[in-house]
Amino acid sequence: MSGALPVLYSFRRCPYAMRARLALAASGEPYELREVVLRDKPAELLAASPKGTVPVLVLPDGTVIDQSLDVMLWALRRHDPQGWLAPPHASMDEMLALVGHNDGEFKRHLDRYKYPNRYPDESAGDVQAFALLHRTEGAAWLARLDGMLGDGWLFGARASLADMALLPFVRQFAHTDAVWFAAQAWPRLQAWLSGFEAGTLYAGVMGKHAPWRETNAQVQC
Ligand SMILES: N[C@@H](CCC(=O)N[C@@H](CS)C(=O)NCC(=O)O)C(=O)O
Repeated sequence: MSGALPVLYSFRRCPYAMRARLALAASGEPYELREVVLRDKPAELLAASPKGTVPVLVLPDGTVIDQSLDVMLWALRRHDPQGWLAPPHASMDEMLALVGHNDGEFKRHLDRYKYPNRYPDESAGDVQAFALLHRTEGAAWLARLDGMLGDGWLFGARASLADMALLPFVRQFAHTDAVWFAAQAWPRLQAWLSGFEAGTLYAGVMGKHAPWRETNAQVQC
């Protein structure tokens, strides 16, 4: 029975995997979840996608979808009961542009803010200043998002693909220094994030599962 399900290789805290699980959950598409240890990836994952990042979705016919945004689009194009692909005030191109900025420039600043020690060639010895510089750069983007959230969500009064693609990354940024984040004048952004984190959709995709290879237990979502 479960052999007929799409298989998602995932890592619980990875924001890319999170956005894939969010879209799969919203679509109602059943799938088998395989929690991965990034330092010890299962051979099955690497055989499906040698680049070795998560998420990777393997369909029953062998098709491999190995970009998180493509997993979201695959799921939502099959079933999109909440209308994430058609929000009130945005075209698909506008949503994809926002996701592109998030995955490019914002992710670059997020990584350097969160893990400043990983960039000795860039930080010129002052890791603290380097982290704060990238926090400032990321904050400019978050202020822009705050300005877009007047109706509660990025493109109107309900969630869209763009909201769910961005929220896991904004969450990481926020939790890097939660006290600092809470002190910023971004009331809409803070409410957007805390509403998301308090919601059932988020809770539903953040369950803890033992690594797949250790247990071989089948986790059906
Ligand atoms: N562009 C990819 C990026 C996915 C990605 O970088 N995932 C990270 C985890 S958050 C990963 O698997 N890194 C490989 C590793 O850490 O070994 C996507 O959108 O799916």
